[in-house]
Amino acid sequence: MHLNGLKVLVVGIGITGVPLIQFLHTQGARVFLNDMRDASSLADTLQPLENMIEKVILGGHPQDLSLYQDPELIILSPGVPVDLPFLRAFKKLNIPIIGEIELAYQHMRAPVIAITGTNGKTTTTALTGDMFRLAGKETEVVGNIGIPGISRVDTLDENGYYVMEVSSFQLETIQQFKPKAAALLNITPDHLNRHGSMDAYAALKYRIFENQTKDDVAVINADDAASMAYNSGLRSIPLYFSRQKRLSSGIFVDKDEIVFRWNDTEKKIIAVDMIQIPGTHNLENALAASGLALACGLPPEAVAEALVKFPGVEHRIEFVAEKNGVIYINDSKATNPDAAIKAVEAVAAPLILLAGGMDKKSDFTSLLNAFRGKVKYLLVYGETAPLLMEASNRLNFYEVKQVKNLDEAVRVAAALAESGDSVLLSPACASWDMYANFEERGAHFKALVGELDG
Ligand code: UMA
Repeated sequence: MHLNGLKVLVVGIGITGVPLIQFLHTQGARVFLNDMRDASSLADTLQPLENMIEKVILGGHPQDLSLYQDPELIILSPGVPVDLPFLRAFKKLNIPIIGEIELAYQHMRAPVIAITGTNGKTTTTALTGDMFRLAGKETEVVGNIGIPGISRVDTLDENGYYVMEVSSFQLETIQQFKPKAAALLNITPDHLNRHGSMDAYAALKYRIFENQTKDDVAVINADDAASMAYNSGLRSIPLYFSRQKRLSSGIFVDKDEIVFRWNDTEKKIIAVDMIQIPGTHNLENALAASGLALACGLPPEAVAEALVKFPGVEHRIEFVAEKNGVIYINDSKATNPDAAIKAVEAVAAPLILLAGGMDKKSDFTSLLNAFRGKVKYLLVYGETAPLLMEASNRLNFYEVKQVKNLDEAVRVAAALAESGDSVLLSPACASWDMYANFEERGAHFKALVGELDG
């Protein structure tokens, strides 16, 4: 995309907006910025970018289009929904609206390996990145994992690989984005407050395959009905993965080993018990990462080595400490009910679970039902606390208590816990009612645990 002299409106200046503006500036674009935050909260962010931006419109998304200086292209940060009224008005005027990953993709020289799904994206992305690195490939791990692709467009040539975590938010604004290999891990309810319905959310996830052609690969979870429901005419080569059944073609678990069966050749990759990351959900992540890597022709030895060495990602079922015989686990990254179910299943019982946060209109019924035989105490806080309390009061196989915040939750959990228990922070909700992001929430939890005696 030719940007020199183009009037570009950037909407949202967070982790994505900053490198995006820097990139646009280096390309000679005329940059305008709009953000709902006000000038005082953005002062530190904006100061180093001052000479790169012609005009800032802060404190909201005004409907008066003349304020935006006739943009010729609009680029959104992932957190900005495409259906904001002023964006709808620009769309009617046929002003192109894309997201940062689309722009990054158009400027990347190396192929993109993309990973989406409701849960497991970050783990699978990091693990896939390790496989490519161990195979000796120049690799950049980017995307929703926290490193915008636009900040790395110049670092790889045609021989490298971008391994990119992609969210439904980011898929909302793609146009030509065409990953060489893409994985869809699973689809369970999340972000319904933004996307409106499960169907709309699933349709966005499927967009990861939308521009693929016959030489590309689509790695799909054969055990997940919602992923398998994709029926809009996949043009790429499907590579299914399953932890539950043998497949005639694909990657699957057979007799406790990961097996890759492709083009009628079968190869054992590794015994399941050699994989370091725990839980059946992580076995699915391991299968997806291996599928992506093997489909791109990486040697099975590099794939196996990564599976043995990979320790997991921070804030995802992360061991924090053992105090007085009680194990503390940080799973702050569980920002939806399904992610929390996976953690409850993976962590040793009896559990004291800390949950709650921003209300994304999730349904907590299956989460609470998954507690049977595992959770003995639930401590709830944040915007969703009343919802979790109310739903819990209809069940009687665990106790529940509402607390003010995470500080109190950790204190109460430590007082309740007996040797042999696990205290698990797995909020099942976004952090945004109390924290800037899940990383800040996880870091706070770890600091609170660090302060406990023992
Ligand atoms: N903003 C507006 N109007 C809006 C919404 C946001 O002006 O309607 C402004 C905010 O005031 C803020 C800026 O946009 O100044 C923030 O932009 P952003 O929300 O797009 O966040 P970034 O800091 O750019 O981080 C984004 C992703 N955040 C979201 O999708 C919400 C990060 O994913 C990602 O790591 C980063 O880009 C780099 O690619 C986080 C996330 O929570 C981890 N993702 C969701 C998830 O995983 O479930 C999708």
